[in-house]
Amino acid sequence: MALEKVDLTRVKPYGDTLNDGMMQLSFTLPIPYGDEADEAARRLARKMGLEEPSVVHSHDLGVGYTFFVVYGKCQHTVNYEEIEVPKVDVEIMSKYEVEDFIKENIKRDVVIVGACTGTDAHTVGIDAIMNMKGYDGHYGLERYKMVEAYNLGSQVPNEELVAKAIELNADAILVSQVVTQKDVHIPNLTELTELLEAEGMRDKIVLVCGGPRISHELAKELGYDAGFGSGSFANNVASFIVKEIVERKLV
Ligand code: B12
Repeated sequence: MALEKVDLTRVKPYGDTLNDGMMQLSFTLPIPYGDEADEAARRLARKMGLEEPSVVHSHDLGVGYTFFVVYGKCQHTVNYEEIEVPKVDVEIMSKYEVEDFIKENIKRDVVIVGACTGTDAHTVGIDAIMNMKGYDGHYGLERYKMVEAYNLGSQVPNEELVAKAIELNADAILVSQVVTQKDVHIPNLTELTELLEAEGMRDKIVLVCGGPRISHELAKELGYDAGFGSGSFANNVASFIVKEIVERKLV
């Protein structure tokens, strides 16, 4: 049986048959669990453009809050062909290729300082990139030959990170920001670039941020050289750093 051709200019969700629009979403409302709550969730889903919404699951969260899973038919489409997402423009090398690249082109150890900064206590993301054992089968930067990696941990004040980068004469700074509630990451990331500018270091360092809600586009807007989101690995960021060092003649 030939597959029906997808119109990429009018893409919509798929459940049982192509373009049936079926989708599922989950949310919480600040109302007590019960039939009225389910009806409120259905009405809200209709307002969001879902036809024939059904509450397939609702759960009493206590203290007057209810969690819902709603299934319904989405009426909207999206033009996939016009989408362009800014991405870090670098050919990704393996750990071993990065090591060879450093040996041949930089000819000295590359110093990288990383931290999860501000009030953010999530260490797992920066550890995934920096720690020896790495993440999902990709060794972290501490394991790379000719890379000196310093992971300062979490809740590191920007001033402390800059002071460490100066002390170690770092080539690159890595910042992790996982909490983005109330856009708390924006002033925190901005403060770091301002401190680096004030120290006259911004042009001499490769500045990278990352986290599940960090895009390359946002990173560039905030004055960073690159931003890495979910599913990043040490060799992605290492490839970027070493090539940037050579391109910007920071060797
Ligand atoms: C574990 C966890 C915690 C642990 C953290 C323990 C620790 N030592 O890290 C604890 C329990 C302490 C915690 C606390 C809180 N948490 Co929490 N936490 C999580 C959880 C479940 C997993 C995060 C994680 O470890 N992911 C795995 C790593 C590997 O993924 P990652 O961080 O995305 O990292 C990858 C990429 O993003 C990227 N990356 C990340 N950083 C960097 C940096 C660079 C330089 C590069 C290149 C790449 C990079 O590479 C990594 C590997 O691919 C998430 C929910 C979730 N499922 O994501 C919530 C979550 C992040 N937490 C959340 C919240 C709200 C909190 C609290 C505020 C809760 C509270 N009210 O107290 C506190 C905040 C404490 C604080 N001061 O920061 C929210 C954040 C919402 C938001 N939009 O900001 C989440 C999303 C849960 C939710 N859905 O509400 N949390």
